[in-house]
Amino acid sequence: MSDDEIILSELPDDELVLQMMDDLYDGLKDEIVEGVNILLERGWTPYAVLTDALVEGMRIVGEDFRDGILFVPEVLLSANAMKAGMNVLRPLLAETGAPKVGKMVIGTVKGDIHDIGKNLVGMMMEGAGFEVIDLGINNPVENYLAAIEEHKPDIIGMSALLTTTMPYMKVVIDTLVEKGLRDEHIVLVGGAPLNEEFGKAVGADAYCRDAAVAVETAKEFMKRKHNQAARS
Ligand code: B1M
Repeated sequence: MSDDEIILSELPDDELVLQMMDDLYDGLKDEIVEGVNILLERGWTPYAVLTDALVEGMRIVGEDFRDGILFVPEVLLSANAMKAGMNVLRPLLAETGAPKVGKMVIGTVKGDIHDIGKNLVGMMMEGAGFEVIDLGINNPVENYLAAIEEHKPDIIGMSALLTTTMPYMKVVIDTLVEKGLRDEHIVLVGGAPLNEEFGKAVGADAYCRDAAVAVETAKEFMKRKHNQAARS
């Protein structure tokens, strides 16, 4: 060990979080897992570790990617480090044993391979008591249709991170309309380039800014659905 090697467990919380952001930037998977475990041992909630250390770190990576300071191979390493940290948090965020409040099918749309945000939404939804069927990335409309047929979800979630792939959400929703399936499902959309207006324009029930909003929105729509069912 060299003299200047950083011992993560010896850093106070604020310095550790900053160091984790550096480590995420550098794609250091093992260090991210270690940092996540240290914060958890110190009593941080899984949600705080996720948002304050990992998501915030990824935001910085995103800025430097945009500005041409980081390139795809480096960002992939960061993404892998982020996923390793999320894997530690996933079982802690997932709820245990209580009855499921609803079922969601979620996937990243055709042409798009970004999955960190979608995975985060899936984890948070599981944590809030939803059953989540994750279709993964690059999903053509046929995958959503097959999943609807197989799993009969309450909610269909779509994620897109590219301005070139977000219009595909309309293809999926239009197909649901054509097949008479749209009204039976709550459709929620999300991803960094989207906004509320876009959500309305493509015919979604709601645009969700982040994973926490996705959970709140899903719960709200499920409540409405149950109230409607009780009235009819
Ligand atoms: Co990509 N990439 N990328 N990339 N990438 C962006 C999106 C970009 C904004 C970077 C930039 O220029 N600043 C830019 C898009 C520009 C645009 O379209 N306007 C971009 C580009 C250009 C590209 C490529 C084209 C680069 C290239 O090849 N030249 C290429 C495209 C590949 C493809 O998809 N076909 C590409 C590739 C990649 C990597 C593979 C290297 C990697 C992805 C790895 C992976 O996901 N496994 C990558 C990454 C990591 C990023 C950035 C840096 C980070 C995305 C991320 O994970 N954010 C991103 C920059 C950025 O967004 N600032 C960028 C963290 C995540 C927690 O946030 O995904 O926004 P986010 O999810 C949030 C909310 O949006 C919301 O909740 C989440 C949690 O709070 N949400 C939902 C998301 N989905 C939801 C679904 C819901 C509800 C809420 O359903 C109900």
